[in-house]
Amino acid sequence: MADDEIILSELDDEELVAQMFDDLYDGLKEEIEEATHILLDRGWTPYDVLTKALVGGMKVVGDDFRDGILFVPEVLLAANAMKAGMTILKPLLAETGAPRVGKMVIGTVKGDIHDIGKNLVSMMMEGAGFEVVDLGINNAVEKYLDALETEKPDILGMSALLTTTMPYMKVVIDTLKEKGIREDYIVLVGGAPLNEEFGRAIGADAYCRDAAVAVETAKAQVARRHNVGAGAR
Ligand code: B1M
Repeated sequence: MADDEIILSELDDEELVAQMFDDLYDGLKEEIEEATHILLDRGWTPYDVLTKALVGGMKVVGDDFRDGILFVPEVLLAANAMKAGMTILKPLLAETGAPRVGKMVIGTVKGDIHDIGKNLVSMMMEGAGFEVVDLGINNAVEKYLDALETEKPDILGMSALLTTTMPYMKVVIDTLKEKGIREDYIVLVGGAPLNEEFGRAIGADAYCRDAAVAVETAKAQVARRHNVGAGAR
């Protein structure tokens, strides 16, 4: 063993999270897996590991990608390392025993292959008691329509990370309107380049800044629908 090799389990929490930021940056999947297990063994909640260590580390990657310091291959490695950590956390986040509150179909829109944020939203929604049908990436309007018909969800979720793909959300919503089924679903949208104004402008029910907001918004919107439904009876 080299003298300078870092033993993750010997680092305190703060050092370990800092090391995870570095390891994520360097796309070191196995180190991220090991550190995720260590934090869980130390009593960290899955949610804290996710938000403080993994999402926090990805923010650094995102900033350096934006600034031209990192390029696509490096970012792909970082994304894979992040996904490895998320795979460990997923069953734990889904295991809260929360009662089933509703169903959501979610997918990243056509032309867009970013899926980390969408996966995170799916995980948190499952943890909050929603059944989630994940359509993956690069979804054309037909894919969404088919899934809505077969799955009959309460919520349609769409994710877009590119300014060039976010307008496609409006294509989907306009198609729902044309078919007279827009009001059958709660439409929630999210992704880094969006904002509330955009959400309103394209006719979504709400823009969700992050996964936690997505869960809260989904719960509130589903509860409101049920109340309105009960009132109408
Ligand atoms: Co891309 N990429 N990327 N990328 N990438 C961005 C988005 C970018 C902002 C980087 C930059 O320049 N600063 C930039 C977009 C610029 C723009 O549009 N103005 C960009 C670019 C340009 C590109 C390419 C075009 C690069 C190229 O090829 N030259 C290319 C496009 C490919 C395509 O889609 N057609 C590309 C490729 C890639 C990789 C493949 C390398 C990789 C994706 C890997 C993967 O996802 N499997 C990648 C990554 C990782 C990023 C950054 C660095 C990180 C995105 C991420 O995962 N964030 C990103 C920089 C950034 O966003 N700052 C960038 C972490 C994640 C947890 O956050 O996705 O925002 P986020 O999700 C949040 C919220 O937004 C919200 O909740 C989530 C959790 O809190 N949310 C929702 C998201 N979706 C939701 C849906 C909901 C609700 C909430 O529904 C209900």
